[in-house]
Amino acid sequence: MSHRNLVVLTGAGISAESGVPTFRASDGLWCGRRVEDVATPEGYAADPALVQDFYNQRRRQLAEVQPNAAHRALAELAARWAGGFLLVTQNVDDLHDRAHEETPPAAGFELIHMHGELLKARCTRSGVVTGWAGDMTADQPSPHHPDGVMRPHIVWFGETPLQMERIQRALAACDLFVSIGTSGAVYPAAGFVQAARHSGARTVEINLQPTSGARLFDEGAYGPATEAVPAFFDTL
Ligand code: BJW
Repeated sequence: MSHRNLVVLTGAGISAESGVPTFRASDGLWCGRRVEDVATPEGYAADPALVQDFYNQRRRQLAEVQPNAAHRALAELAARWAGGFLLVTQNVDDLHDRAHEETPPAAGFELIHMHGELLKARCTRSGVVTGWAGDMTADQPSPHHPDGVMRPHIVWFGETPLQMERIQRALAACDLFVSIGTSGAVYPAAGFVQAARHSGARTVEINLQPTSGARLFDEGAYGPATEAVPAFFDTL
């Protein structure tokens, strides 16, 4: 089967074997935390120090992890894919970015971090986004506006994910949609499979185990991402 326009959606499961915790596992990031406290604008307004500390810890942890065989298999596919290839990640880590720096993609490739990036910060008044590698304080002064503070460049619950129009255009034009390492618990990403089906695309789920939305996919490939992802891309 030959495909021209590919959309791949990734979630926390693709980075799990690099040592980045997922969210909803029993030992995951939400364990022992209330989601509303650390991943909503209301939680940030109530206790900015708690929220900044949560993201400071995760930003520091990024220095200790590396892309794994699944990130690299995606980068190798992007280097040889002749058509359109949109990689949409819900992950805020930079492991895809690093894999694509090692293996530069072909011209039709694009990467979107729809839930933001740990290594960027945003001014609350001007909206200016800048690279940010270190810790942030509760009232981190903004260099971009005298009354602004810098917050993590992260999409919290109730906020609009990034580049949705671009993503919807790609889903409307794709003929292969692959969802990797995501529970499908969070919208709008959880609805991408239906949009892709509506376009007539072949839809594939790759995960440790079938998710609650597995029946929405034409096919499933189950196992650790570092094995299942390279094996599936070898078939393309
Ligand atoms: C492996 C593996 C291995 C493990 N190999 N696999 C009621 C109904 C419907 C929707 C709503 C509703 N009420 C509110 C909403 C909307 C809301 C929502 O979806 N809420 C749900 C709780 C229902 N969504 C929003 O608010 C979003 N905004 C929005 O909708 O705006 C409106 C709008 C839409 C469209 C256009 C315009 C406007 C914003 C959502 C923001 C999500 N933010 C978070 C946290 C911030 C980032 C961060 O701190 O890192 O993003 S939540 C968290 O969940 C994070 C993740 O990106 C996201 C998804 O999680 P993911 O990646 O799926 O991780 P897990 O842990 O759930 O799953 C891991 C998977 O990996 C599992 O399946 C494992 O099996 C697998 N796995 N190891 C392969 N080795």
